Amino acid sequence: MSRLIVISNRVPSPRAGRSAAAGGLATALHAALSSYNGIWFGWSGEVTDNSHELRSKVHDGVTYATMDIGQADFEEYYNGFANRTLWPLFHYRIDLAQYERAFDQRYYSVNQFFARKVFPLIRQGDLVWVHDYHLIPCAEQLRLLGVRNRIGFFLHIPWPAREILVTLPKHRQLVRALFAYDVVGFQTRNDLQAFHDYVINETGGEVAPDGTVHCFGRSIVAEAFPIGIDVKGFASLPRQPVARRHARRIKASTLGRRVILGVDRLDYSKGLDRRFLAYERLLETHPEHRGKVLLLQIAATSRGDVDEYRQIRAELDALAGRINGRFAEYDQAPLRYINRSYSHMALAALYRAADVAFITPLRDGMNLVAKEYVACQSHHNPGVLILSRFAGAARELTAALIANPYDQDDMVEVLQRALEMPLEERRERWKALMKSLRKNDVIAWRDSFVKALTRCPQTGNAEVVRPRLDDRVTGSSG
Ligand code: ADQ
Repeated sequence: MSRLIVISNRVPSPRAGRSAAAGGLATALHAALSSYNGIWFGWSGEVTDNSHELRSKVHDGVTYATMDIGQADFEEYYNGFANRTLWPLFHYRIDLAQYERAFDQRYYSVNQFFARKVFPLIRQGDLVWVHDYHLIPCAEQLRLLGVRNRIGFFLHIPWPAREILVTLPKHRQLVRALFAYDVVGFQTRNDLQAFHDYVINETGGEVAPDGTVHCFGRSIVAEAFPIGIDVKGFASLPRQPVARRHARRIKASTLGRRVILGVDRLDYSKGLDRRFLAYERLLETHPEHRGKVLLLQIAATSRGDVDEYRQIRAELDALAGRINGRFAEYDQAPLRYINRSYSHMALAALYRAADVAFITPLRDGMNLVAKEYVACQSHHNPGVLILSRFAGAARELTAALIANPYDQDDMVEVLQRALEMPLEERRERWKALMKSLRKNDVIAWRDSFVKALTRCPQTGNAEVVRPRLDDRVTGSSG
């Protein structure tokens, strides 16, 4: 079997495993790499201007190779181009996207730095799998160093509609970088179609009937590979003694109320403000629920250095305070809002305890929380999944109650329907949801991507067009 080399922006600690906190990428890749004699390469999470030496640790047959990045890289590449430019843009928030040439240049120079650092680890026959929007130009830089291995790319976030993408200065340069890969994977067919639309209408490229995309003098395989979870692993968690202890604490604290649960990273794309407002409206218009329901929202703080994240946090603090001020009694509050992350064991207990999962992102590549919630339900008495139509997961989990987070009346109606749903309907829907979860679990996701990469013609894109002079970057971050 070929070795697998995974390259991602962040590499979690080898021991993080199941207790890994926020971050869908980490969770999914941990499961994916364990059966390969693989290498996981990327940033350690440390910022230092002294040394950018590569450190490696072997754990469970997987080599974790990491290096630090410098302060300017952190500001301009990570907080800058990745999280201030690409993240909002790819989540349809052109109003929040900030573009600075310094961010852009740093993005390319850090990608060059990643490529140079990982280059000595790559052997003939290795499959290289690059992850997410931070590293789109990584393959182009590897090709310039002479790497002829098969290289795949998977985008965890949505691929935006063409009219959104073209607001990015040098969007063409970014898209062209994707053509240094052999296989490019998206979460859903929607994302794939948006990519095709760009290629056909902005560049004059072509999509062949077999799905091969021809553009910039290159051919790549582009497909949708919807990411899944470790279904069996999650389903077994609520029975573990630690999860049972959490379950007892949760039960004692909810005072017999029905629990509506939200679990997210604290991010404006997750639609938490609209979720809080819909819940407030439910309490306003359906007084029979007051004192009978609890919205338990776990929102682990993320990217606290970026202004927009501080702002959404302040807005949510104010909203949560207002809702509790309006509807709390001296012995109970209708909203419990928590800014921390929990282990998967604690999350599993929360998922099992929740009558309703209220997962309403404004835009989400997939959303693994929705899948984890379903996997953790009991077949006797499953809860109800409410899922935004703008989460990639809604394409597969069609037996969920699908909501439009931009329509407050719809959100209230769907909540009401979830709270009233008879047991038989809950069971029917849950069975259908589990069926789709099992079909597309994390192993199926990994295998289908690796298969596509193994099948594509070797060195197909090795003689990649060299970046034009004005696209080149000088100096490395190291
Ligand atoms: P995220 O935006 O991080 O991932 P999501 O898919 O929901 O979103 O994954 C979150 C993961 O982190 C889950 O495994 C969940 O258990 C965990 N998590 C979330 N909030 C948590 C909290 N408060 N405490 C503890 N754990 C928490 C990106 C994309 C998604 C895509 C994934 C995987 O934005 O659309 O589904 O990658 O491809």
